[in-house]
Amino acid sequence: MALSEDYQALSPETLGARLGGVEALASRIGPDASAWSVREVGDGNLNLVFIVEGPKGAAIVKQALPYVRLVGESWPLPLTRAFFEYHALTRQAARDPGRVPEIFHYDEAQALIVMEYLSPHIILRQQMMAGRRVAGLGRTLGEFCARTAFRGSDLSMQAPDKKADVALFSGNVELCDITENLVFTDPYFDAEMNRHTAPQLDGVVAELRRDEHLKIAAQHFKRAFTARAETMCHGDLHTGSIMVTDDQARIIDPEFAFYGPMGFDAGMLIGNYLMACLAMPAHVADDAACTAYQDWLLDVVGETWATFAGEFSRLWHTERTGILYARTLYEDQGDHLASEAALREVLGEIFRDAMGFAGIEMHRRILGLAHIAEFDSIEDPDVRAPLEEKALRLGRTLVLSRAGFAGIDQVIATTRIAARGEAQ
Ligand code: SR1
Ligand code: MG
Repeated sequence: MALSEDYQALSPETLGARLGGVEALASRIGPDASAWSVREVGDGNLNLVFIVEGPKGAAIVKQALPYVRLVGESWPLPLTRAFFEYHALTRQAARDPGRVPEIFHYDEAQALIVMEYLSPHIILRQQMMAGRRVAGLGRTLGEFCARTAFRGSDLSMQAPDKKADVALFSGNVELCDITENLVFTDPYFDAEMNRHTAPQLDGVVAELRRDEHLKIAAQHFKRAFTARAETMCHGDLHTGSIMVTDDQARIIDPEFAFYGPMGFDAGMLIGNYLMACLAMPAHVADDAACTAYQDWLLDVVGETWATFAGEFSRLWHTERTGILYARTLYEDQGDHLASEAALREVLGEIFRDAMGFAGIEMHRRILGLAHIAEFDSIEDPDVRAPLEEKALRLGRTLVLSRAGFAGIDQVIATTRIAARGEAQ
């Protein structure tokens, strides 16, 4: 998309004058824009994010930049990602009410969304690095992943609506291109933008890049990403896309939304939980406290998947109104056992996919362009590298042994062994 002639990036200095007339904002912050205080707080890879506060309240203004913030103007990126984020948020709000920020205003030409300021929430990744728990985290995220996966799919939607939505989100080309390259391809060869802890990891990196089974599996999952438009995925559900208090979690930032495999979001998320778990010795000094926190993280992994499976099953029994696995073939024939068998088969496939996506996410966060703070903040490379190596090896096991795991408990047990430094 060509840059709209009207588009101008906001700054803390210009925001009040530019948006003072937006009723949806003024009614929440206060009518006198000169009394607003504006801070730019974006710490993600792509956008501007402002907290706007005034006498009546606060709001977030998120604006896309015409380039990748992490890299700079040499990497242009379309403003349309704000359009896809806006549409994804509206669908997620309908599919799992209360879990995404409320939208107050959307301006397509300025590529900006005015939305609810989540306070006192902080980014889940920061919460985890501080060794703090979030009550009910696995339940909230498991429900979110199951509800958005099920209700955005042909298991639930009417076919014309689903096809129209697939067509709409198929325009999110450049953001999908980022995932296609940075997640599924670049980590598996010495791509230009890659970086890893060197020389400490050079050996294991070479080993992974020589592994033909791993490369075939990564392309298997890239094919699933590009070809299997099963449901609207968040598209970037890592622990930086979740804001939390000690007992609440909300999901933000779905600008990478696309129609893809039902296990994609749960898999990315689980990959991020597992990396947090393996990185934890660098963040929690006391051994016993560290082990206890790792156990909590692994409980979250288990709770996320168990909730996903439970909620997906509940929706299967109560909301199967789409064209797939129609009740006319099963329950209406009195064939409840076959419906249960079909559900088990679908859930089994989602689980295997999720484990594959988890492993690939773990690889790309250590070998690719976009790393995670859990590892990157470890200053001493001799401390960082062994933890990263555990994640790389666990990621490989998840990808290649996905069909061999009896269930999430075995994944958890395997991670616990890796965290203790025993061979897998
Ligand atoms: C160039 S963008 C790099 C990464 O940042 C986003 O948060 C996505 O995870 C993307 O892969
Ligand atoms: Mg993001």
